Amino acid sequence: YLNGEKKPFVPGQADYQKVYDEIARKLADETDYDDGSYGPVLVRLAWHASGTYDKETNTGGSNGATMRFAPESGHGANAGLKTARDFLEPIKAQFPWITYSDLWTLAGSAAIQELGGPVVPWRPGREDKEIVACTPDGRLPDASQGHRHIRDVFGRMGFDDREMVALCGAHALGRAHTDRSGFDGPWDFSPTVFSNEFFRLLVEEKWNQRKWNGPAQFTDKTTSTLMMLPTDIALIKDKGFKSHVERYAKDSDVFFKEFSDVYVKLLELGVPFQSKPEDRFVFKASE
Ligand code: CCH
Repeated sequence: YLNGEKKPFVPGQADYQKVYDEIARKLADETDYDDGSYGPVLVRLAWHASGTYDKETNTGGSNGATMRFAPESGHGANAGLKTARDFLEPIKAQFPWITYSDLWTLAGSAAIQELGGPVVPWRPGREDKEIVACTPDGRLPDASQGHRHIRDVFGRMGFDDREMVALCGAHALGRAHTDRSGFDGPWDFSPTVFSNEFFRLLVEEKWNQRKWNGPAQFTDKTTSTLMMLPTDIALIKDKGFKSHVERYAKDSDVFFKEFSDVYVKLLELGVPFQSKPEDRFVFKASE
């Protein structure tokens, strides 16, 4: 109920577009962070909120926003995501009718669009759950592992090889932080622009083991400024994955289309929608 009205307030597309616009405005205003944008860490928040999904037990996933609570907020994989949750807190205060679980996923959709990525259709319907719904630690992928682990973890969510590779293309965005994951550096030279650069560099660059005291990661031969995680390198070591890496490296349009489809699917895992897929909203990006 809003403003003392008798009828419950049922937000529609225009209301969610207002939330989108505020996120876009805040992204444009607050450039004094990392490489100049909170966009990448918002994408990561939406992914970690959703990627806990287990199709066998139908637990986890974006429906619930249980990362608000310990122990889930303290899981190693979620280190640094408080930054993203705090970024969205004023938006939640401004639009108290939106659930955290809808807000975090909407922000993930908005960030992809605002960083120059494909349109990411989105629909509301998630409800916040209590602390008991927190998922156990270990549902999100461990970057020090290889192809078998990637298939185990993403298979548990219900994805196939092609979808796993497409999703990992989000590493065109952002960077690793030594005080979060222990890894260090960006994957490409434009970490605030959504692109297929992650795949192009994986294929075209020579990747050597980085010599340092941190966890095993790879660095590019040409500039020694970029990085790949062991799980990223697994995408070109495994035949089933590599064919998709090559497709996406060659054709950015194909990557944008397939990424959008699978990211929409990720953000909706385990959500008992009343609405139909064709009712998804397409948000207008900022100018
Ligand atoms: Fe990721 N990711 N990710 N990732 N990720 C990290 C950062 C980002 C793995 C590990 C890491 C996806 C898949 C995987 C983003 C989006 C996605 C970091 C550094 C690690 C480690 C964290 C830090 O130190 O701040 C592993 C392992 C996998 C799969 O095997 C998928 C899927 C997505 C989204 C669809 C984004 C974006 C970042 C950058 C975050 C930032 O703060 O800049």
